[in-house]
Amino acid sequence: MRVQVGIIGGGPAGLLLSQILHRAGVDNVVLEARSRAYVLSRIRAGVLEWGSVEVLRSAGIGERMDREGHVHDGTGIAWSGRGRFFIDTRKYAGKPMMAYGQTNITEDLFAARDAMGGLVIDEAEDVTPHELNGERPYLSYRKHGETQRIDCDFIAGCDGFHGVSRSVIPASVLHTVEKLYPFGWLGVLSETPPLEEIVYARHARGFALASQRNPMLSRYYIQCPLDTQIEDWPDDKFWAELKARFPPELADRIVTGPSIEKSIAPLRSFVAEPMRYGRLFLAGDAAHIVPPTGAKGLNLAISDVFYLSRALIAHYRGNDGYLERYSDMALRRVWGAARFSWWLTLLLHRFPDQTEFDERARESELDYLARSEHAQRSLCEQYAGLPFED
Ligand code: FAS
Ligand code: PHB
Repeated sequence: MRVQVGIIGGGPAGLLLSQILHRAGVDNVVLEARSRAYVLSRIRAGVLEWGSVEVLRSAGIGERMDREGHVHDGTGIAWSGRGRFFIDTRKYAGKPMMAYGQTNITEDLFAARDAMGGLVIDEAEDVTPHELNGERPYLSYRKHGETQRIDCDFIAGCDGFHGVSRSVIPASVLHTVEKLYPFGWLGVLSETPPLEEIVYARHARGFALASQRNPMLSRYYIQCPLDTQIEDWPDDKFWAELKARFPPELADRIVTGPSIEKSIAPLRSFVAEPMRYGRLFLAGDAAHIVPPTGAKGLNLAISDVFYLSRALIAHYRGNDGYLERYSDMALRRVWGAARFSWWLTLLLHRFPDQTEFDERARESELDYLARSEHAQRSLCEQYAGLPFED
């Protein structure tokens, strides 16, 4: 087989890249290691920047999102002993946010790929990129015991944090920067009506988050120690701890019910540079991970794909400028989101080794945020997502 672009990974980054390239007449194939059912079983992100909404709409997969998604003006921050503070992105950044689950986006992308006859090969084993520094790179993989080869002009590494793409870049070329946090998030999905707005809670017992997927599907998280075991958290214990971290007027409005999904995600900040090696381009979690505090992970995957698809389409129209600039341009946005997510994680979480000074300084910063329109404007423009570079 020969295609112009071979894509490793059928998560949101790989599927969205495939969809945008196909609509622009750039033929491609997606090689996904897992089954479609497995990919769709993952419960992950839930909040989209308006720039991401516009990318999805222009890719032709906005119809269900616009019908079922929840447009909202920002996110609340509740912290013990004080009133609620609102990250009002519509007022201070001129843009709303969209609550629409990553699972739905992936379903919509699979449906769009099927409708266009896009080629997504799932359960592809041992996907391996070859000849990345030559003129004729190719992918090999195994399916049903047969080894296959796909010749391509370019390869997109959209295979997530544990994928193969990053590992084929020589250590002499690849530079990684990582920060691990001493806690994770224990997340629950329940078929219950969510709070009206998405609220982060900062509390002496730890961080908590109340979010949503639709009017009868709620998503909640509590900060938990890294060695937390799911089996130690039956539903009633989770609900009691979640409510204990919200101010009473909000806690009393949380509708509890049986969890239909429960999982623990560790928090890390990770950036791999450069995001290009010869004919290989990294996009999404293959190149970076941010703590979910700022709701940036999925949005960064979408912005990488916006930049990479624009660059590849321009190449086939005779202009290589964007390809040459892809890595630097994507990394400027990645580092902006990584810094913002790190800052908000420090502000809202309790650290095991924090001192009284740390605590008082954070309380003072939250008070400053609540008082200063300038501080709120800065927070909102970052939370809403900065404009894409031309
Ligand atoms: P993905 O990891 O989603 O997709 C990569 C795909 O590549 C997978 O389907 C995988 O099976 C496949 N793959 C891997 N290795 C392969 C190989 N060798 N060959 C072929 N295919 C291969 N972000 C937020 O904004 N908010 C959140 O609340 C949030 N919660 C998260 C919770 C968890 C547990 C995790 C892990 C991430 C969370 N994220 C969140 C971040 C998440 O949404 C990612 O940013 C998003 O999935 C990135 O999409 P992709 O880059 O496509 O990577
Ligand atoms: C979610 O709805 O899963 C969500 C919302 C906001 C975040 C992280 C996750 O910052």
